[in-house]
Amino acid sequence: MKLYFAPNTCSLASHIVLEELGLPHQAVKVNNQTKRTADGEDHLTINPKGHVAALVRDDGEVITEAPVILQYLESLKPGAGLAPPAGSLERWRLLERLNFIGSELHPKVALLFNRDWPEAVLQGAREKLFKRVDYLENTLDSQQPFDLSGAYLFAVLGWFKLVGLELSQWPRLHAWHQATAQRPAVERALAAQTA
Ligand SMILES: N[C@@H](CCC(=O)N[C@@H](CS)C(=O)NCC(=O)O)C(=O)O
Repeated sequence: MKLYFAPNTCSLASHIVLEELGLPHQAVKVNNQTKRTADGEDHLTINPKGHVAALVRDDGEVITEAPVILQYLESLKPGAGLAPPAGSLERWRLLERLNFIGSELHPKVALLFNRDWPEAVLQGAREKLFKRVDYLENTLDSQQPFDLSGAYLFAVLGWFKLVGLELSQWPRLHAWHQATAQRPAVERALAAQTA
């Protein structure tokens, strides 16, 4: 399998899950500005949507969209603890969390990377984002085992400092993020992405 990734993006979530599950893979770094890999491959030929992450299976099939890649990877090692069994209520809760991160959190934080946008627009975006982050802060279950949604949440919360936000404004999320950063698989994924 090949994971097409770029540092400081949502591709970190897939990278973490590959490491958590111990799945053999090759990580291919994409320059998200030029859409080229280090050896000159055009990422648009892999994922015409132009995004990372993209996962290329050994049979050449390409899987995209963060929540789908995460669930695909988990399906290769079901029962490894990163997702409850399909059909269980807990599984639906996991899908709710993945969808919430993918639709309510990821795009709203990503928007704040547009530092040259008018401050009024950015402020409006921050206000909407903060409501979602407050919800997470108030509902975070620190006893819940690390799962696919944890990998995705970790990646997105990691952008806060890059967009000028201080995660410590949300003490429970901040503590969770710091503790999650200590997971060996997370350390390996981060090291691979910054090598
Ligand atoms: N819906 C896609 C979004 C992926 C996405 O937003 N990727 C960003 C990095 S986090 C990206 O590669 N952006 C590059 C671009 O838009 O040109 C998914 O869930 O995978």
